[in-house]
Amino acid sequence: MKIVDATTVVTSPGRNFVTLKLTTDDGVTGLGDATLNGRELAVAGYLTEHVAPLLTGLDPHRIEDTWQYLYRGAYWRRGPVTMAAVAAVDVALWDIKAKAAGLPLYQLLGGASRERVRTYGHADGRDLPELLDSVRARLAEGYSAVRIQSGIPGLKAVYGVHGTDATGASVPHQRARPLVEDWDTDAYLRHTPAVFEAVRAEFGPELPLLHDAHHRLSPIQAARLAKDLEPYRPFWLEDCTPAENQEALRLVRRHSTTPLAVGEVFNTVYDYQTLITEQLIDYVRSAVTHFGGLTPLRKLVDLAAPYQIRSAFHGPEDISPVGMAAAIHLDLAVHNFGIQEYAGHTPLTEAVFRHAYTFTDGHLHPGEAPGLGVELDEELAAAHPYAPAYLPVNRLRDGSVHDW
Ligand code: KDG
Ligand code: MG
Repeated sequence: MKIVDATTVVTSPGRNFVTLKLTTDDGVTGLGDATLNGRELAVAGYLTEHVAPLLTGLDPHRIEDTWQYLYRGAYWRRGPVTMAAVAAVDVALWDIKAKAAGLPLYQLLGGASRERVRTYGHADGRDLPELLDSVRARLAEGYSAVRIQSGIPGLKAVYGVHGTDATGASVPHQRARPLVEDWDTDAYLRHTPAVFEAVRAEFGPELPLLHDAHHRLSPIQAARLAKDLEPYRPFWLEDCTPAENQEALRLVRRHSTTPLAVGEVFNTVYDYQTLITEQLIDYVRSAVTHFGGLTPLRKLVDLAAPYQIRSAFHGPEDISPVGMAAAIHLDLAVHNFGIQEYAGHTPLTEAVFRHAYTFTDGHLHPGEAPGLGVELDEELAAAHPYAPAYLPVNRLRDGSVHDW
């Protein structure tokens, strides 16, 4: 078997997605997600100009060797653009291997370790009543765990949530320049325990509540928040400090037993080395799409297992259904699975990417179709071309840029 074609498809059914499609000489196709929110064309160019020409003629069954060839062979390694491109190739090769075997991909990863994959959904509100309504809506959809993010009195944007402008009004994802949002860490630290208190008062002690601090805190601020949230028993506090400094979490750990989740912007095992070996975190958050694919993410989860650290793969709207499917197959297979983030996609996105995975009672299942179980409707994809889109940027009250 040989790869005869490698095509990159950029489509925007409401938001941009980058997909690699590999075709073999016997007509088997494989898909991989290469979407990097706000930097989509950089990955598409990396794939089209530098990777696709190397793939034709290769044996698609040699997944590990192809991964090493693209990672080590480039000399310039790591980074989100490179690793999203490598991920797309890796996942497309796993898709081909599983289709050739006539098996759903999870069977090649060791088979099912569980019957279904538990998820958490997103509840957001500009104020507490809106947030409580949003939690009710997620519960009505079947979710049994919810991430809660709330607007902060005195600040206009609901932080860390795409799609509101400085007046709090809804805006389309696509925009030619980043929105500028406002931020005040002290106001956030004062308000967030009250958010947990209100949600606990309304929904009781059992509902797992998650919260994302989106890299906005210093180590001592993060330690304060982790400690203040302890009485409300959060399922986790996510990305409490900027990701670059792994040692920062030692300080947070010293002060609190709130579980910590980290890693959606990480792209290699080296980003996690200190965090895992010193047991500074409880969940690894990387996405297949941004971590170089299933091959390295499986190795990461295996490294985490003896430290009792669990998986919790990134699953916002900007991971395409191809990337989601890859995560769900791995979720079903690995023993130290924790939880899967699942924001879902719009009906138009689901029409472009028809998938075999299902969402029922707050749980996902990858389905039994051979391979990943995702088909790309290329005609519909072509009818929705790329449109520039950026994540927002954040500025403090004095006008200086802060982490978003
Ligand atoms: O592209 C950035 C988003 O994926 C990110 O803001 C979502 O933090 C996020 C999460 O936990 O889903
Ligand atoms: Mg996050």
